[in-house]
Amino acid sequence: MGLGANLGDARAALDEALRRLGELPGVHVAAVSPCYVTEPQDRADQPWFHNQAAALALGPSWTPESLLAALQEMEAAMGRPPEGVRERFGPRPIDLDLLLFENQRRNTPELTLPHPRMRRRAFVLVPLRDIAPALVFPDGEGIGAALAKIPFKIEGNSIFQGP
Ligand code: PH2
Ligand code: MG
Ligand code: MG
Repeated sequence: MGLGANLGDARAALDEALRRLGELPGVHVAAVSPCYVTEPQDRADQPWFHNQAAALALGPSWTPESLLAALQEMEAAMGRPPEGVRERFGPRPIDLDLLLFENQRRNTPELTLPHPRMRRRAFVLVPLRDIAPALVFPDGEGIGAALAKIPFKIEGNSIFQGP
């Protein structure tokens, strides 16, 4: 999954979200990437984000839908206004995105899997590659090949990729 924040103490919000994730029943946070400071995409007029990726080991009762619901509940508990009230692609105190769930695909109004925009976003792919360098998407493309297609620059823990 992908974590992001660009309002308030973003770094602390990511730590808090990871702590809360580990407290969900049947969820083990198996791997966590370094935290990157990333240029805002889709909308330039907002603060830079902190972004991170995490791999979850899930008990058998979890589904993509139940995990999505848990992530949305957690976003709300951490102060994120509900959909409809907030601005699309705008600043947020926490954003918890379900990127992939094994090799499953979904195309429903509530959930698209793999995440529909992840492959054009260096702020998602770079931390994901840190924790899963051998990752292959359901269509057979590897994460390295996906990253090679997009323009970005890494300097230290900063990721530049224009809006
Ligand atoms: N999230 C967005 C829009 N733009 N830019 C960066 N750098 N990081 C994000 O997490 C991000 C974004 C909408 O989800
Ligand atoms: Mg989101
Ligand atoms: Mg997002």
